[in-house]
Amino acid sequence: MASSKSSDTVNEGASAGPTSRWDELREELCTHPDGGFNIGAACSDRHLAAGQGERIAVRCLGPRMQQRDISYAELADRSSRLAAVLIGLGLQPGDTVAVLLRRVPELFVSALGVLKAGGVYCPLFATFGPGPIRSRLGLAQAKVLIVADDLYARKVAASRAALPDLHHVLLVGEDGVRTVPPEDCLDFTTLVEAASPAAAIATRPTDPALLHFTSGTTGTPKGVVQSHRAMLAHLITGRELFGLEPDDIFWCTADPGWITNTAYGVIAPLACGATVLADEADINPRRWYGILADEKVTAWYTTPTAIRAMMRYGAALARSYRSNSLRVAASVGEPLNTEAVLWGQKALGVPFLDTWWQTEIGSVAIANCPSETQRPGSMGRVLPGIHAAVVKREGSHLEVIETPDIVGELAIRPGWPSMLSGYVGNGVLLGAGLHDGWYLTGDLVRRDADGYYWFVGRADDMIKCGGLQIGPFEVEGLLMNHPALAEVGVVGKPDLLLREVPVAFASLNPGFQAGDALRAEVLAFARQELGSAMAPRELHFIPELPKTIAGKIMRRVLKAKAVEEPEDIDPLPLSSPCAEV
Ligand code: 6R9
Repeated sequence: MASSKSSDTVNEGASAGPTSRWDELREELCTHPDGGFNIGAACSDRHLAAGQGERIAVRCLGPRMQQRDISYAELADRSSRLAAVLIGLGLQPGDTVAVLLRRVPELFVSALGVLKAGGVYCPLFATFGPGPIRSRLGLAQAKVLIVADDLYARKVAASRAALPDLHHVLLVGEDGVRTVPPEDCLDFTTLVEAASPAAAIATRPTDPALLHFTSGTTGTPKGVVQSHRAMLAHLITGRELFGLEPDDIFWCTADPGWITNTAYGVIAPLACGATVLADEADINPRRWYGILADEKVTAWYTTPTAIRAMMRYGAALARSYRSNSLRVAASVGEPLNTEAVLWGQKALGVPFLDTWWQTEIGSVAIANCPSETQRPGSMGRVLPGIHAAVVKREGSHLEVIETPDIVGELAIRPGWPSMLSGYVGNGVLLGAGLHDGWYLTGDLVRRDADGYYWFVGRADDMIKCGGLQIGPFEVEGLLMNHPALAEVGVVGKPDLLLREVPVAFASLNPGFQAGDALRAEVLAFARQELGSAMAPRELHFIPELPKTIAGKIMRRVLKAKAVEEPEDIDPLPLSSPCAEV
């Protein structure tokens, strides 16, 4: 991938962060005397020089709680050996290496090793099928793939002929065993053990480093590229939001294919020298409470879906596991309703912070910071160094809205170190698509008089009902106050008269029975709370809302359901977690 044209300065662009602070951080993270700036080296080798080699860098818990630890010294050594392997295989700086692994130590070795070799780290979701994996490998023009042996056999082997750029495949036996690779693959562990460690390439801050495909909930996936300087934003948000220090144990529950894992499951905690905890299991309240307590997790980053799943199991379970170690918990990916914030705070006994950002922004940009007064239900305020605005598109130009509480689109100025360098297309970086110098997020928000941002909806999810623009999140947030509802998704259903009307889909809390009586009660509650114009006209009970792997409600699936015949979808039996508590 061609490097972005920009200069070597870390804080280039319109937004003026406190330059001296960035310069100090840049110096702290620099591992090369000649100014080379490499995420892989800064997250591992740098800590050896500081005498931290024996400290646990990563603890991975397997499905049956088997534990695999890797120290900073081992992480530095193995990632440098992998860098040597990749360079030996002909990897050129800027080439993409795709990684398709679950949460195992090799995932961390791969991320840092690829970056040390000057490559671009491109993690993929292991739960994707062969089609999405093939299309992303093709779009990224990946030269090398590091993949779990079973995933390769099931999801990649049949696509090899359609991927002419993919020169090498390195197979990982994820339970730590060596694999016997087929003829057109290599064994990761054998190669890494045989190699001598290579020094990290002296990449520049603006050299491409990370490539993530956005979740694709609204269309074709877009490949978003960040450069090595992104780690400045990861380090600063790791320290200032999560308070990360070397004796912290940080657990980020994000899937390895989601940028949230790269930023906060890998780079931020390792740049801060903390211990990363990674758990193989998907959302599992009882197991997760156990991990928070037994592993003495100090800071926890999760999603609204996870916290709402835990709410379904009740506060008593949470209290029975209450951990004294936890200092802070936070959530990202979706709107976090007020009820979930308050429940999280009470159940976990620590501040529970909402944070907002996007793949394109690369790290937390808006948050309810621990040092400020929280406003539950809001996303919080912009972090220092971020230049944000609420804007309205007026033809080809943008109008910045200064008046508080007016809904508009959230826009961010480039210049924040982890902002995208661009989108990837045919192996080269395309522009980041700015409008009047702003990056438009596609999220509708309002900012109150004190600077707190409130999420209204995705611009393309707004429900246009008569003369009204209805934000789905406002309706969902209010419906969630009804004790029967565990999760709610609201979408627009085409209507001849009004253009669209709001329709709700909901899953139920334990102890509630789907049926006409409950439906009538909830709809009446909605009309009373929201007024008849905004209240959903229909309510469908479903066991689980359709979600992306990152836990976002798939509104286009709900929209498709909304136009199906109601008998096809309603009512359905309740899902099993409801039986617990
Ligand atoms: C990190 C990540 C970005 C989109 C974003 C917005 C939604 C994320 C949110 C939130 C409301 C929050 N989103 N955090 N909505 N409140 N705290 O999620 O990146 O996968 O690219 O998604 O997710 O709609 O625009 P990504």
